[in-house]
Amino acid sequence: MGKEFWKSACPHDCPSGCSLEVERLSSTRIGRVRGAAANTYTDGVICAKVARYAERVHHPDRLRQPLQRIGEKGAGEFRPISWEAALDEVAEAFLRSTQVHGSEAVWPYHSGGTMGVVQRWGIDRLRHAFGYSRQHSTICMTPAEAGWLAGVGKLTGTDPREMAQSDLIVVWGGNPVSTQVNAMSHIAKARKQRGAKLVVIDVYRTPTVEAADIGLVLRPGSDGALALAMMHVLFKEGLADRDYLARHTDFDADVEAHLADKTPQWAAALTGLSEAEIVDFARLYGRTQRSFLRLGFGFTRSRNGSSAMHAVSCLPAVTGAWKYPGGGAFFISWDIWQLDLTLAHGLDLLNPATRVLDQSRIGPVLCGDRDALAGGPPVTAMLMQNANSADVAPDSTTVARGLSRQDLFLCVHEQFMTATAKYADILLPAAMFLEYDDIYYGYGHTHLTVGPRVLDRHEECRTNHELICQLARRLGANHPSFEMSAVDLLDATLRASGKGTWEEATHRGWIDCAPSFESAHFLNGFPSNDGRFRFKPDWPSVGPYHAGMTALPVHRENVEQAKPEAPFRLVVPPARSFLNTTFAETPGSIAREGGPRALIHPADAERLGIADGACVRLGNDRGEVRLNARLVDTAKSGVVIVEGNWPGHAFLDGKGINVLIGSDPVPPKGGAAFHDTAVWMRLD
Ligand SMILES: Nc1nc2c(c(=O)[nH]1)N[C@H]1C(S)=C(S)[C@@H](COP(=O)(O)OP(=O)(O)OC[C@H]3O[C@@H](n4cnc5c(=O)[nH]c(N)nc54)[C@H](O)[C@@H]3O)O[C@H]1N2
Ligand SMILES: Nc1nc2c(c(=O)[nH]1)N[C@H]1C(S)=C(S)[C@@H](COP(=O)(O)OP(=O)(O)OC[C@H]3O[C@@H](n4cnc5c(=O)[nH]c(N)nc54)[C@H](O)[C@@H]3O)O[C@H]1N2
Ligand code: SF4
Ligand SMILES: [Mo]
Repeated sequence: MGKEFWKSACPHDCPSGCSLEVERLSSTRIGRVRGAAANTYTDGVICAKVARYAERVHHPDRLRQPLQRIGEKGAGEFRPISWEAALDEVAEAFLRSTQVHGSEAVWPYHSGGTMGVVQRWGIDRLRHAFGYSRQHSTICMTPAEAGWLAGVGKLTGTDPREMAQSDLIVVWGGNPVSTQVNAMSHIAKARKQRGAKLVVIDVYRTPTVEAADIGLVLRPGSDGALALAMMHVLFKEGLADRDYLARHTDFDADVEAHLADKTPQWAAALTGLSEAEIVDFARLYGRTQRSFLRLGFGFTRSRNGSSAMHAVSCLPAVTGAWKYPGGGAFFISWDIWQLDLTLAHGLDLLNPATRVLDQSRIGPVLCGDRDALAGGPPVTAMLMQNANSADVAPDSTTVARGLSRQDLFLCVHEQFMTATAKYADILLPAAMFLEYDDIYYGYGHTHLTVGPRVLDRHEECRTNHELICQLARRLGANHPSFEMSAVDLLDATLRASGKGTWEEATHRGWIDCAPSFESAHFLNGFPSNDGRFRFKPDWPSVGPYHAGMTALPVHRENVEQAKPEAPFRLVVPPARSFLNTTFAETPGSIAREGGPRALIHPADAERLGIADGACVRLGNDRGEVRLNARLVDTAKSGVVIVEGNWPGHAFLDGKGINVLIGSDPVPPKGGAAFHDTAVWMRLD
């Protein structure tokens, strides 16, 4: 490595979790950013948007000083204020809320702006030290996680590097070309070296579908039906591994009988695939020992998403693919780290009786919905770090109403003037990852990645950790973690976890936490109560919203069905050049994405008299948005795709796409059904 490249790690909420090398031009300036070649997962590959990070870290619009609101909430009018005065304001507001309504009226809120062990979750120390409301972080992985836990039992699986040894890779409901590019380089190895086949299952022709040998484009929310029909074929054609089923799963005659009528014909009607497509895919899967399921989040962002994940996760248990190198399945590796987070996350301060609020339901919470408030007091003070809820949370009209409340004190710690930042009473400038130290969870692989500071802090920016410590001290906290630097905390965490020291970690750049082959393939048993994969999940033990869920692999019809007054199904997947709303401010990303577009099937457009480029309205009971149409035969007729979490102001009447999305929790554990929405559409 050239002298001028410094080791770092990408902090963003992306399963690739890349180890980086950053060209440091001076203590305040970077040049190129590239992937670390020596990290066996990153393998020298990163996405274009982070390769251009100089655009973001040196962006002229970065927040540079603390601000106090002078205009209406949401208007974005502020005046400068000193850090000392700003911290006093926040501390006073937290004390006032606590006096009037009790400590649960304060809600420290975080999301995935940075995924750092200290810089993201350090806010939990503040929360636990003062008994503030807790947060169930559901916005991203909960529906998928619940479905995976229901069968497998723990968030771990086949090492994704093993994809290079597979003969068949199935990317199910994910778009790695756009959302986790490294997965594609491991897939490419298997294709090149072994002639492996790639099957991709999505609801439109993403770049990943385009790259596949077989692309299956189905109706949104119908993946459970496809998985069940595949199992039907596997049993009917003798492609199930009965010995494996008996030894490692709870499979029995009830499950087999349940599958008897889940025929390809039945699934074809639900998925929109042909019977031949379903049968051919089932045979290919059943006849390949080294078959690897790479499961994405996308197909689980529906009201039946946890059930769908469970049904799909049954497939390698039917064929016994888990037994073979390059075989099995992988969603994420969230449960492999074995870090002792007592000090870094203040777990010794946690009072389990404190109420828990659902991150995805920030709208209903702030608007006083009794269920959402879990029977407790209203939320009257918030600190938000790493989050842009005004644009990313579901049901954004309700979110905006909540954030506008005159009796809510809101402190936002941000890097840019986001939609959420505009609602702040106090807006504090946040440092970027290149300006702080942390360790990150590479949850799409097996490494903890290490990101030591590369640059001095921009202007008056402070790190999340500094803000939390300074605020906690003002409020009178007494916990050693508030006196420690981020490096001290990381060093103590690594030592307590038996993973060496911070210095050793920075020297290497990552810590590989991969479980053994036997453990990753569950050869000595699944991490469930009885050591078996569960075809018959105990849904009540997975989450509270289990009403109507059956202890079998099923396809549920509980999606937002198209209906005469809302005949189209809307899917809102990520854009390649953004990361949620991050990078929506960088010129390179904006230029590549153009603007928000409704991708409409030509047959639907013709019926509605919509021409390419025309302005259309999409709407439902929750609201309306206006944007330009692009006519393209990419999804099934009746399905509209709007890529990218664009800020509201990029739309023609200032309202972003999440106005249309419901905030009801996905069964059984919660989360938002981003890709499960019925809408009407008309020419504007
Ligand atoms: N460039 C970029 N990268 C990102 C992000 C980003 O915004 N931009 N976001 C990051 C984050 S936070 C996450 S969680 C991950 C998400 O990464 P992914 O695992 O890729 O998940 P999603 O982005 O939700 O959706 C992926 C695909 O699922 C498809 N899909 C939607 N509904 C269905 C369905 O019912 N069935 C099937 N089979 N497919 C369906 C969508 O069309 C989309 O192509 O990506 C991360 N990486
Ligand atoms: N329409 C639609 N909506 C979606 C999704 C979708 O697919 N479609 N996906 C959903 C998913 S999977 C997710 S995970 C959520 C993501 O939602 P969020 O986690 O809120 O993600 P971002 O929109 O990227 O906002 C993160 C913010 O954190 C800030 N930030 C970054 N680093 C730091 C830091 O070190 N300190 C501080 N204080 N701030 C920092 C960034 O500037 C950015 O504004 O969005 C969800 N919303
Ligand atoms: S956003 Fe994802 S692909 Fe891009 S550098 Fe970060 S971890 Fe890697
Ligand atoms: Mo996410």
